Amino acid sequence: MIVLYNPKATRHRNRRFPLSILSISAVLEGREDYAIVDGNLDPHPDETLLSLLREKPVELLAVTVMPGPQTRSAVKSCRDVRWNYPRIPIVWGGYFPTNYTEAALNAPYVDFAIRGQGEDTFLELLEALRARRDLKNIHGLSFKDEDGAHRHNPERALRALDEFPPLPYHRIPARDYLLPTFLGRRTAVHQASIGCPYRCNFCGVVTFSGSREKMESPERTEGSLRHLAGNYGVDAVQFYDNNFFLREDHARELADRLAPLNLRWWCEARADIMMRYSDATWEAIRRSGCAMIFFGVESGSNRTLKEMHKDLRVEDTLALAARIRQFKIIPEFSVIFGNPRDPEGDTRECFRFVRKLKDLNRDAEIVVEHYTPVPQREEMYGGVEKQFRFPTTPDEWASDRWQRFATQKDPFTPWLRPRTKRLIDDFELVVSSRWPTVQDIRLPAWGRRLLQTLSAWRYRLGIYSAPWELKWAQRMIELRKPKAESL
Ligand code: B12
Ligand code: SF4
Repeated sequence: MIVLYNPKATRHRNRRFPLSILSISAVLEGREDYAIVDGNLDPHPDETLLSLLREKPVELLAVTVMPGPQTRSAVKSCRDVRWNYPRIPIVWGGYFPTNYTEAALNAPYVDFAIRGQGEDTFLELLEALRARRDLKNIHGLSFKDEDGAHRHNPERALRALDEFPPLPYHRIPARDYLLPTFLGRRTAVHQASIGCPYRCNFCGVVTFSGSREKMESPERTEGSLRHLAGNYGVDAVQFYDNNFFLREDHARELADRLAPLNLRWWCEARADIMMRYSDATWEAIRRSGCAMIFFGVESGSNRTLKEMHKDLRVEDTLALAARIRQFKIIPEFSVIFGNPRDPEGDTRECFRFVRKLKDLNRDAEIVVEHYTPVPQREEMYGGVEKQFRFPTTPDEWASDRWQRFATQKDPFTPWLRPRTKRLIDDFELVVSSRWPTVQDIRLPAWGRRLLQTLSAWRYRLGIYSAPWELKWAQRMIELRKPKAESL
């Protein structure tokens, strides 16, 4: 038997379909004996894993690992498994082993690291373990040879998603993952493409896919969602694609196909691409149920955008903020604070930019990011290579200090002074109180009003420092929020 494991990455109430593991199950379905363990759903995943390994002969433990809390869960489980069952090979796949391959292989409990798109590499690894193939000939695989030296085989080219079988939702308790969100009562997640063709030098996706990308056909996306709506009553979807809209003809066809399904949905896109779409295409997207689009707009300075290799102009973002209003789609704008070359100046610039966006579109939601570098194939944004070093083992990544870094909330980067970091956090609190997000469906109406009233003078006067009253109000509201299960 093969065990596919999704270590806990998020709170139980935020669980979603474990898509990474489901994609690997899709190519095993009907040909291999396998089981899925999901730490986001199972309250005791380590015990479940150990009892599976005790009861059945397990050929391989396959783990998906994303930087952040998931790495911490993976470290703990894999350590336990290696200790109790030292002969069972362990393979890691996903963003962590792809972007931090050396660190992954430095762990005594990781034997193989699968980089990038994983389906074919995984099947070939199984053949190798069954002595029918040489490990050296598997593209996308890194491993330790007999002397313990790390071997990195050439990268694997991306394969079109339509060539893989559909996801076997029947192998998980699918209904348990469909939760209420601001989009609907039963929200599913879906990813209709892999990678991204852009080259932003702060982004882990470039490292992962080398500025390449493959999209699913609109027909296949429609088929998957029709299945979810018809069999599980799904009425809302979050698309996890890094760039849901790349080509207008594709977007138009997809929108027309989604419209009859009556779903409300969210996705990520680029402002420049969508500014080139005609009103008719925008209208079709709105009709198909699109409620919110996330745009990584990153900065209000064209110089910084250029330095980020973002290939985007501030003018496009501002024009989009105004234009999207007529289609009644909420934009979610993510801004990266703290350019290492001038963190203080950049922070002030970002404040002005956010205010401009809110002036153009009061419904716009703002996501504040602190610049947190990811290893790049070429130079990193801000030229920060020499200013710090990344951890060299998953155990180090699992430490509190690096967990704070990986989750991007408190990166402790040498160029961001604690005072500036505090000011950015205070600004975020003032903006998110002045306009509480519509995505928080647990926020009661009185709480919303309280936050808006308390923060109004601060936002108007541009006084962000030390918003103790807002921190107090948020804590008090949090204590009185309804439980997620009762929604
Ligand atoms: C869903 C998601 C989450 C969910 C995870 C839900 C879950 N897994 O249960 C949540 C919301 C919790 C999350 C959180 C975070 N995430 Co996240 N997340 C994503 C997202 C949007 C989709 C991932 C996904 O499921 N894709 C669908 C599957 C099919 O694709 P896939 O994972 O790439 O899988 C393929 C391959 O990677 C490989 N593979 C993957 N796993 C395995 C396992 C095996 C055994 C094998 C063989 C192959 C394999 O094969 C698969 C099929 O080809 C990606 C962006 C993206 N579009 O990829 C970001 C992304 C992975 N997240 C990212 C980050 C940074 C985070 C956070 C740290 C952010 C934060 N500020 O807090 C947190 C912390 C993570 C944590 N809690 O541990 C970054 C990682 C970048 C990097 N540094 O490497 C990404 C790329 C977003 C981005 N653009 O920067 N995330
Ligand atoms: S930031 Fe967005 S557009 Fe840029 S490479 Fe990453 S996913 Fe692509």
